[in-house]
Formats: sequence, structure tokens, C-alpha cells
Amino acid sequence: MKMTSIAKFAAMCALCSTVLAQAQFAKPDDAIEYRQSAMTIMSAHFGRLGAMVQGKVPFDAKVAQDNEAVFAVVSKLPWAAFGEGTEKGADTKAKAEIWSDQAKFKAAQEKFLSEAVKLDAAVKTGKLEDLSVAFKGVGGACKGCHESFKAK
Ligand code: ASC
Repeated sequence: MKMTSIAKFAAMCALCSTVLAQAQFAKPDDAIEYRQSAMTIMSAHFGRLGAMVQGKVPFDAKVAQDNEAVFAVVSKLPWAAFGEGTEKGADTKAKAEIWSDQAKFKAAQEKFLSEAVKLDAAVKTGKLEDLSVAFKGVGGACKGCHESFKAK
């Protein structure tokens, strides 16, 4: 029996999603570059919030919201790029503990992501005091994770 084009398409989709799930990155270097790029973008937009919190630039609720919106999306991205086999490759400051203590690394990610959710709520109030509190929460989570899992 000949497959209909719909059945062929469905089979292709199923195959593609399996392949993607198995290897999101063609090689370790690609994963390392991806997670570093996401961290760079996060830092740029988090830094712009920090400038307001520290009074280096005037607080502007709309600018804060726009920067946080980018941060909120990009903060979700690095974690899938710390898979098995990506310990070595391109220059990386990722410590071996990421892979040898995965429960602790996962807990640090979750802490960070929960602080990011608070930042998202805080920036929407339009109040600098709220932003400041939540900014410090996220910054503390960045720092805590780096201390355990990022080489100097
Ligand atoms: C940043 C950045 C980090 C964190 C960290 C917070 O903007 O690049 O790595 O914040 O410094 O303590």
C-alpha cells in the first residue's frame, strides 16, 4: 500500500523530533557556544536593569520592562546546553561539578529561575523599589551558581 503524503509527512515529523531530542547540538562546541551566547545576552539585559538599580541611569519602567522581557526568555535557554558530553570542547569555564553533582546544579538552576519569575512580577509593578529587591534576588542566584559551577 502506498503511503499518503499526509502519512509520509507525519512519519517525517516523528523522525525529526526524535533526532532533535537525541541531539539538540551537532557537537559539544555548538552547545558550549550556545550556552555562552545565552549567558552573554542575559548579562547585557540584566546589566541594564542593574544600571537603574544602582542609580547609574535614571529609572524608566518601560525600558526596565523591555530589558526584563528579553532576560525572561533568554534565562530559560542555557540549561539544555549543559548535556552529557559537553564538558569539554570550545573554551569553557564550566566546572566538572555540573556533571558530577547534577542534583545540585539542577537545584541552582531552579533557584535562579524562581528568582527570575519574581523579577518578572516586580518589573511589572513599575516601582524601582520592587525592581531593586528582585534584582538582588536574581543577582544572588547568578553569583551562587557561578561560585559552585563556574571556574574563575
Ligand atoms: C551579571 C553578570 C553576572 C551576574 C553576577 C551577579 O550581570 O554578568 O555574572 O550579574 O555578577 O552577581
